[in-house]
Amino acid sequence: MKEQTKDISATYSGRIFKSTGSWYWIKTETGSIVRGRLRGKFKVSGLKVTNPIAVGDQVTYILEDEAEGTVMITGISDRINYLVRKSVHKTGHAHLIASNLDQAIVVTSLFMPRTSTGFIDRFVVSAESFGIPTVVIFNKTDLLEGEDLDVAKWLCSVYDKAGCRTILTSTVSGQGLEELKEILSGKTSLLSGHSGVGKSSLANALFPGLDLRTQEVSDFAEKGKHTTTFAEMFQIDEQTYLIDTPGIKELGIAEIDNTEMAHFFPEMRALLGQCRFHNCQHINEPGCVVIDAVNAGRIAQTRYHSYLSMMSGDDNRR
Ligand SMILES: Nc1nc2c(ncn2[C@@H]2O[C@H](COP(=O)(O)OP(=O)(O)O)[C@@H](O)[C@H]2O)c(=O)[nH]1
Ligand SMILES: [Mg+2]
Ligand SMILES: [Zn+2]
Repeated sequence: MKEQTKDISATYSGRIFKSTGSWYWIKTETGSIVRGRLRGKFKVSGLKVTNPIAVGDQVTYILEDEAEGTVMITGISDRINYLVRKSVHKTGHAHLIASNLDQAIVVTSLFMPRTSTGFIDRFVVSAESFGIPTVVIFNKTDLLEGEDLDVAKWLCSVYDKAGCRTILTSTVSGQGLEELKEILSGKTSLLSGHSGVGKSSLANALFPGLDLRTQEVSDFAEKGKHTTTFAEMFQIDEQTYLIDTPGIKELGIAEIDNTEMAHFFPEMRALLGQCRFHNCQHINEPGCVVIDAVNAGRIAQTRYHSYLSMMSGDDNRR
């Protein structure tokens, strides 16, 4: 493809694919990648963030250094949505992970490593709080048999009721891969989940050209180690984008007041307004239809447990 003639006075637009702090990688409208910096200070209204620009952002830029080929970012288009994590450096601040997402996908596995329902619930509620649809993937099904397979199927039903799309996958047997490809097609998806659950393996199995680095299971010992890594977007085709989030352990949550928490649990939301007390927080109040539903097995104990844990502001949800 012939490159556009570069006009030094013109403003161009592109999308952020990667950032490493002060530099941003921008995919231009002609499909090439340029490196850019920010001009001046950017304020994101109503949000205390440590980084002003996220992967997925649509930006405008001008040419800066002809010889170096670098550009200067001059504007950010309004975000359709975004996800954050807690800043590890600045308390009370969030770090933007990615923006303009069609869906957030959490990859989990029952073994090697085991993903807790508490972790899944926090992810799902976080995404829900930012209005982003979620897909829960239960990977490594080739390692499951008997009761464990039943557990995986039960978890699917739990998260179906929680308003998520669910899917059982294996990069070994190939289960669910076609369906997953369909789910990703034509969308911008954030791929998240603990290290070792198979995110890179899944992406590579679906899109062999990607060639993401996978890691040996023995590397799990590294899990607790603090490594600073960055989200990175990959373009699969004209309309399909995947955002890999290595090292991001947990999403942050939009400001949710305790009185609103049940709204972000769809299976509870359906019952709101039916409790005896109009301001019922579904903890121990008499005449609570949510507690009734938990006792009757219509709402999963694990989900209710996560609800209580998030209501109490419990920070050890792993
Ligand atoms: N048995 C089994 N192992 C898998 C599967 N998917 C990935 N793995 C293995 O799990 C390990 C971690 O995979 P990787 O893709 O690097 O995980 P990531 O950290 O989430 O990107 C590697 O050794 C993979 O070969 C699967 O479906 N079944
Ligand atoms: Mg990986
Ligand atoms: Zn109640």
